[in-house]
Amino acid sequence: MSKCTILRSTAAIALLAGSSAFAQPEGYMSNDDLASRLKQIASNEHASLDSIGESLGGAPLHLLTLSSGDSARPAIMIVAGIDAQYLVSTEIAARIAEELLEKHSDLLDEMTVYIVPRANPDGAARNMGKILSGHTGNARLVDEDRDRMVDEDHADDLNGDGIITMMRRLEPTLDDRPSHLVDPDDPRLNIKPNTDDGQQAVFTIYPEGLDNDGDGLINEDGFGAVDVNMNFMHRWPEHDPHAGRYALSEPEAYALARFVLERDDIVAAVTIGKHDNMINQPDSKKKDITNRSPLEIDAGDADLYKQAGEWFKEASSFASAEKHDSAGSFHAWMYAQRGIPSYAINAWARPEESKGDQGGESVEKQDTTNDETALTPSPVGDISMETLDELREAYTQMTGEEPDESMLNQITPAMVEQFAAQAGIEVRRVKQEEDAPSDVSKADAKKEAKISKKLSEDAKWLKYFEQEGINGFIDWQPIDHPTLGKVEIGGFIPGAKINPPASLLDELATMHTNFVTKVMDMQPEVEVLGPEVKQIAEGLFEVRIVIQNNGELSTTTSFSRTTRSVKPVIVRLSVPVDRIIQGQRVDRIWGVGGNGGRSSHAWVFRTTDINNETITIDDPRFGKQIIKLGTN
Ligand SMILES: [Ca+2]
Ligand SMILES: [Ca+2]
Ligand SMILES: [Ca+2]
Ligand SMILES: [Ca+2]
Repeated sequence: MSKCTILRSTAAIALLAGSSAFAQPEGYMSNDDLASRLKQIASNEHASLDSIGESLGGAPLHLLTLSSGDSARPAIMIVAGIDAQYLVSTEIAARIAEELLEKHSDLLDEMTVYIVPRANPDGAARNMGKILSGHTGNARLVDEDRDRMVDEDHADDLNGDGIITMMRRLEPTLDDRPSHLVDPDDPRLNIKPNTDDGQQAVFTIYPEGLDNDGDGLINEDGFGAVDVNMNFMHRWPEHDPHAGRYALSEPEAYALARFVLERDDIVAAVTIGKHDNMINQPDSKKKDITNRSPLEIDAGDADLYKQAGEWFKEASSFASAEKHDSAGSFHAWMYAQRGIPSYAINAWARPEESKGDQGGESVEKQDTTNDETALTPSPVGDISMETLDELREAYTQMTGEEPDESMLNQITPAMVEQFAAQAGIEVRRVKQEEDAPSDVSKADAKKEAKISKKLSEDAKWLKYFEQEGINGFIDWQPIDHPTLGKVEIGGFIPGAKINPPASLLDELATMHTNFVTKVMDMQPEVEVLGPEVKQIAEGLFEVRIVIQNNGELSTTTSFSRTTRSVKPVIVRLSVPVDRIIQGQRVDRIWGVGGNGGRSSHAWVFRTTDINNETITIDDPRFGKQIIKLGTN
């Protein structure tokens, strides 16, 4: 009961400190907003708007094409909004289009840019609806628990805040073994017990909801849906109910795959979403189950990804990225089955704290004020009675009732700090009696400082939200649950760690545009040297050409050269086969290495008129080029 009281007071104090109710991702584009913005973008002479298909729910899958000219040229493809929760990726993709048109239109002479800004519009709509549940898929109904009933037990917004968060079951029954306890450093966080520290689990955790179908399980089959980004062929996770019934079963995934398969001009892809292979480099050693395809990338492409990773780090200044399995993802398929360099990036990363600004212990030192001798000790560590009185007052003002005295027996200094921070009260501490500290206690103190410095990821998020004034967490609030008894509802707001405040979007988009332009800038440059035509005898000629790549990167991935998954460049001599003495009438080039890499082609043939003969170079990316061998 007393713990409950403390937590109730946490909630009360949080309210007192002005923590507002949840607002939908403010400043983010709904599907309608996106449609009008894209229309606006497409009013530019170098942009056009189409769709590659429809979502399961019938929403258009927009395609923005940026290009200044009609001649064949290679293309880069940017895909965003495939991961339903990553609304930020769509915001970035639309802005990249705008920035490319405004500031980098010269690059559009060299390359086409295909942008699919929201590959999963139904999922996005669900994450911008009335109830925020952290939806991760499309609009497909999925029977998660495979009992042949679909969506029979979904999450319920029990406290009516419009958000599905978590529940702590405070008094679990004997058959429900406690798994977590309140983090002593921050009562908002749940931790698993560290038995070395003598910690013991107190409560169990559930997603917010009821046992709608009375089978004893809570939320076992909600609106789960298929994750479009798990529905592609490379390492398709067939046993995951969210991967779809078969690869490309979802119209969104099918439309993307068809778009890519119908085109030979795509030479690089950037997918913005939950996956990353730029900050955390992909594995270049392991093979998949066939032992032929690499699990992630081929060893021969490790340098390519390393190089791109450096561009990305430089452009984004991100220090870390999310780690998710890429099984069945669009970006993994693009590389492993299409042979295209496929870069996956996160749109946003929480800024890392600078060294020396980690943990709370530096704050503690600052807060040791000079007049500590005037402060009265309290039962709560070195917290002064004065501070506790202020907190009590704040609580009374808020609730109109006196706080329960038993709270003082349960509360820890860390909790006080937390409450005080929320209520805007300065923590004043009583100076501890200064015995000459022994070496042992000094070492202990050092050790403790080290531990307190190591904030958990969740603690870092809370700190960041507080610093930036972001409403990313619902404070725990007690409620009587019909089957679980006493519970508290609260936790991180779905998507809060994914989608930054809209005020950051422009700046992030500029960073990502810098990465995209770098990728475009560094595309291979292919040049045809020659032809050298030598007449050996009357009607007998020797001809030579060289195709040279002056760019830094190879024209194709090493993996695609092995698997021949990208269409080759075809070199064709006009002379009939029976007159060719040396050389192939048709040559195929599967790739030309970077930094002056060459593909040489030579023939000896007979012809009655060299002026009639040609060499045709048919490049699926750069188009067709016909070289006349005669002089007139
Ligand atoms: Ca079911
Ligand atoms: Ca379901
Ligand atoms: Ca709720
Ligand atoms: Ca149930």
